[in-house]
Amino acid sequence: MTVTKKDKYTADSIQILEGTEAVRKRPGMYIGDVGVRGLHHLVFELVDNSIDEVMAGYCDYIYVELRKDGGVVVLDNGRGIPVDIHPQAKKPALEIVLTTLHAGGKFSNSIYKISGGLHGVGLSVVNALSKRLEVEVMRDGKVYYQAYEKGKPITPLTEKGSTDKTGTKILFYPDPDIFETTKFDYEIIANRLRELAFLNPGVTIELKDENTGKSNVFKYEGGLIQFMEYLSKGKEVLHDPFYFKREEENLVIEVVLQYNTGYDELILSYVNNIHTIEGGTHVTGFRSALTKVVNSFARSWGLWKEAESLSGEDVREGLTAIISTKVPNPQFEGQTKTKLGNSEVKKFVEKVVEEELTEYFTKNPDIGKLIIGKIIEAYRARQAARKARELVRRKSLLESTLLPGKLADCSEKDPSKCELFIVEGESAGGSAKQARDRRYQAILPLRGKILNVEKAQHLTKILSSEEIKTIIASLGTGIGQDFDLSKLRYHKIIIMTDADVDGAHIRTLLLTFFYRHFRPLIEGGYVYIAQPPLYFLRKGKEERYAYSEEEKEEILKEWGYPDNVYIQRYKGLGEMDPDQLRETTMDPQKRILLQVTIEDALEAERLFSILMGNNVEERRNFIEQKAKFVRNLDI
Ligand code: 0RA
Repeated sequence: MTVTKKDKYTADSIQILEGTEAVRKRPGMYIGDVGVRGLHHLVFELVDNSIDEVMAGYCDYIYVELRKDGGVVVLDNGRGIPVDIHPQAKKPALEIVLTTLHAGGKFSNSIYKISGGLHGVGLSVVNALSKRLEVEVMRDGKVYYQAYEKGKPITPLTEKGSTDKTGTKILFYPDPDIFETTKFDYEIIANRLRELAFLNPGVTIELKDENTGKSNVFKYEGGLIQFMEYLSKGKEVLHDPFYFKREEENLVIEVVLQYNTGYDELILSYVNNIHTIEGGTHVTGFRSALTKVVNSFARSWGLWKEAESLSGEDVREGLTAIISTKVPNPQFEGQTKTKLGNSEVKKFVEKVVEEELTEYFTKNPDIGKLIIGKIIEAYRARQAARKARELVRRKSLLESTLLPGKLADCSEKDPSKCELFIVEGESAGGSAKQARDRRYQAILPLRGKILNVEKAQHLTKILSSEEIKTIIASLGTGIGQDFDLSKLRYHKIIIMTDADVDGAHIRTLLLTFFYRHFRPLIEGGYVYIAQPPLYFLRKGKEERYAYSEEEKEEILKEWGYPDNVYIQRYKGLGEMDPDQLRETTMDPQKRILLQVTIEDALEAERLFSILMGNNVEERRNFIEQKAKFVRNLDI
């Protein structure tokens, strides 16, 4: 698709200009941010539109391509965006959809069309934030084409051939004037497409990266049941997944659940294919029905006789569940607009889950008893942990003002200015102490490998590890039910490990520990990973550091591959002298920190299970890769 700019086509509607300008002026209002997340939102917006066609029953194939020239293609075999002239606007419907804010919904006949939040903002937003966008529609035996720049048409809608196919193809180039980065991350896109393929069984979603040759085809006839199998990989499960789907008065609910021998709760919830990270009424309805049915069967089977009921927390220990609902006019609330607010959904989900689960337990008493037995164990363990915690709390009242001896604290007391470096090994710890700015940088050296938290999750055991106790005391927040974020002593907690396999392992253990027991620290963006350089290069008087193999190659190329070059590969932090460590890794003016975020709680959870679970092969594969949930932050 190429077109020359000679026949420049100017839009004459003020409304169109306003729409485009508003989006370009305040992109954050429409796509959340202009960083990595916002950039990927553009692709997801296009794919969501194609998924609407899938849900309406007219489309079963979506193709996404990351092109070498930085463009992204999203193609589907749906009906094609209508091209007929809109009587009032006197313009093709296609052009209105691509240039008018919130025009998308009016042209869609999907009752589950998303509105509100960051979803369903429409093609016009993607268009406005693209330096160039080309659309091809196949409809009524013809191929139509139009090109845009920064949201404005630069060609009229033209017929450019005939076809027996139908569908929509959009190629866009994100505008570098808007986005901090225009480089797409294959894994981020693959994760969302995989999720969409699980949620819409039968659709084929293909992803190809022309830059790396990577590709995936996602197609899951088994839908949510296959999604569950994917999540349960590496976990020891108690039974086959329990699945049901119901539809009443335009509300659709689909649930799959499975218990495993672990201690974690993972409930993934969706509304009209949107991942509701903050849950909402569908999740509340599910939880309350589950707790009710479990308690009722526990008593009627004579397994539970105490006055106190089994709590929701106990009931969900070791539970993985996926709840997918379809809701007309969903209301999204909460900080990230991913919490469902519709109250009718709670009643509906609660009723249906209660009925279905009752039938399941009645027909499968052996499984029911196995599950309830595990829940009762969870109850007992929680009681024991409570007692242990009270003991620790009483003890720590005496110790609470005493910081661990290994901690080299900083002098500044304002947590927002303070940084804690958790450093692998005593020798690196020593260098870090010399390299730091002692006013606001504290150093905590760790010896050996810390506890593998996945395998010993109950608080009682975790609290008995010396290394863990040291970390908890340094953070100042307390743990478990005592956790208090406002007591956090450092607003940057920086994990600094060697750039080798052992370092990767320790980093993973620490991240797992934070993920499991200090999740608010990750969610709040307090946890970072330091990036020490991999190489030191010198040519004559010029000295450079390289943080990756590619960067080393780039520097050598820049220098024209000279003979008189000195290259040192750093195997550990200990090989750098304090000045080098400060300059490359610790000085806020020069260092690179990666902020640890849970962009995708789903993927993070699964990765942690793979990492720490029983599957040695997958764990090794992962450790050799870079942590995917880590995103670039301040340079
Ligand atoms: C409005 C109406 C119709 C289809 C679409 C929109 C549509 C939009 C997109 C966006 C990406 N792919 C799409 N495919 C279809 C249906 C019009 C009709 O009745 O044929």
